[in-house]
Amino acid sequence: MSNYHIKNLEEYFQVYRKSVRNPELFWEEIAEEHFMWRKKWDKVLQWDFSKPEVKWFNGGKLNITENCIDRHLHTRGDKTAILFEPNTPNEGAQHITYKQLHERVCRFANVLKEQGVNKGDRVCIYLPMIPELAISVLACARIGAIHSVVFAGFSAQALATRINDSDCKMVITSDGSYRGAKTIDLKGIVDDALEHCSCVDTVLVAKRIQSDVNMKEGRDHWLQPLLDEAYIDFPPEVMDAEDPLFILYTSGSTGQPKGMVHSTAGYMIYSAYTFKNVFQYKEEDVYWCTADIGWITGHSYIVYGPLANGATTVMFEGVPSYPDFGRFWEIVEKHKITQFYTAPTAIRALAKEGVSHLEKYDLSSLKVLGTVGEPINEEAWHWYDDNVGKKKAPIVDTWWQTETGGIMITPIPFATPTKPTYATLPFPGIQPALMDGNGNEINGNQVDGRLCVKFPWPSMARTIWGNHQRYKDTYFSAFEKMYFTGDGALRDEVGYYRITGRVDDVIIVSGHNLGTAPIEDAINEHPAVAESAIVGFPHDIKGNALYGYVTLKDTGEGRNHDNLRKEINQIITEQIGPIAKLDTIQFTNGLPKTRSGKIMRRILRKIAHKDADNLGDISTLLNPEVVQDIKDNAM
Ligand code: 7RM
Repeated sequence: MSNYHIKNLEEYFQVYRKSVRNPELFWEEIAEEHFMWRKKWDKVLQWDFSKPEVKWFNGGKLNITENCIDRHLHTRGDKTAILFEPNTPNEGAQHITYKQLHERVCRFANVLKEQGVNKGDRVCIYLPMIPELAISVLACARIGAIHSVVFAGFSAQALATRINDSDCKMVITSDGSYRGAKTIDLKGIVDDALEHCSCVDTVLVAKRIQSDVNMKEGRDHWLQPLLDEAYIDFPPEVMDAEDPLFILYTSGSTGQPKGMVHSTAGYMIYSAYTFKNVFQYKEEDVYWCTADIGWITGHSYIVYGPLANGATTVMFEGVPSYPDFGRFWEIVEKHKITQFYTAPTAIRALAKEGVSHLEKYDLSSLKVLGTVGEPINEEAWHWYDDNVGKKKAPIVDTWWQTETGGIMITPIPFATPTKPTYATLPFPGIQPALMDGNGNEINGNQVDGRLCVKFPWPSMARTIWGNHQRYKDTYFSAFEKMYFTGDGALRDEVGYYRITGRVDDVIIVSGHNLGTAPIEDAINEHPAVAESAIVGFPHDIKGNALYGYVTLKDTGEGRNHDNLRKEINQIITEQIGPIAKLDTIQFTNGLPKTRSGKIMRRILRKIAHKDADNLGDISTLLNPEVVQDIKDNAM
């Protein structure tokens, strides 16, 4: 029996048991049989969660692009690797074959080298969903540079913070981007960001919208002429298994974004193995994940996982609503999509528009549907199942994180019976645990607790860039010898997991994880603001929306509240991006605080949820009197 391809429930249980009984043997077989190595590893696994330190396949040598591209050239050279679907339908799709991808990545790798980028250097990629994005990611990996992709919806300030944090020497961007009927001046955003970054000496600019942009002499170069001149081959840099492959930033509950560092071999193996099984990918399939490569879902399940399996992966530049809400389904029909992977927020937005958009298209090619990013509510799950999958395409509700690198809890389609709102069972190699408030593991079924992982898996992040202590504090300190996910979960009577949501101060808005602290920091920069606190409240489409409680300084008291609201959202837009704007801003006389001075978010959350009648005991507060006032003026 092959452990690599799980086809039914019995096989799943067998493979799962083996992966827990002897993890090293289990992963070693997969690594050996399904990947290309330049040198075999010395040791499969070395780990110590108390440091924390985790090394997989240490001593092994490889290049991930050789696994994702070169090794397919003989058997799949003319197969489409990347199928690019542009923002505007009549621009027409582009099919990039494995051979063409090889050439384009090699040319790009040569350009990077000529521009002085070397193994281990950090390169920031700030691009829309155009082929250059995937190609530049792969070109970095080919030369051993560490890519840091920043989602091209982030503001100049957010971009600058990320560039500086990992000391990037190059930025790859484009003149601009299309987003539905709008264009965005990406190069202008990069120019603003670079006012605050001294580490960057080169900017490569792809042409996408043919806009007029400023090119700074000596720093900025148009990409295409450099590519045209570059040689079409580039021997892959031989990397150590544990060399960092990329950094990807994720928001934390406090302060700076965290630059999660992913390694080469473990990440490759886990993203490839999960891709194969979670989507039951077959050679002729056309797989589409609607995420942006700026998020981990795009890294693992648009680029690396699919390409490592020789798959055809769709890259969509546009949005679900342009030219109309039928766009996704038009693409499914046109390219005969077999696996479709999206987020609950998109499903809810589409469901709201009704089924008429779906009925125009033939969706019969779909075999597997996926969801990721936040808990999916029952209504959205059924809408997806009934109208998109027509009850014939199983839904894989995949729970995982930027930090985990790959899917952790998920059904295996056609093997695991699905259950609405449940991510179901751990993937082979993953050992989840539910923990109680006293730090003890909760055994048995029909229980709920904080979700942890007991044993290392190959694609776990190895550290936070430049701050190993923070990595330890955030993930390995809440529970002894456990990785703590920050999520709560319950386990039902058969052992299925349902993820209930974050237990920390991260709020997921339209599938984007937003830390409350950086938003509060932004609000507090307004000269009239004394203090603020943000909580999430349920929203039909976005899942959660943001509710801000803001107290003003004396100087702000006389100001027009609507103007203040606009100014506050303006600051948030500048510092973080429009995604973090507040839906509701309530001005208050104070914020409820504990005696140690901590804001009692639990109370604020209840008020925002319109559930202010049972706030529990508030007598221990430092300032119980403000609660009544906040309740009376709730919006
Ligand atoms: C892949 C990704 C991670 C957080 C995670 C959860 C939430 C993700 C699900 C989910 C319920 C799911 N990475 N989350 N998937 N919650 N069911 N299937 O989203 O780093 O951006 O977010 O997202 O809270 O901790 S992420």
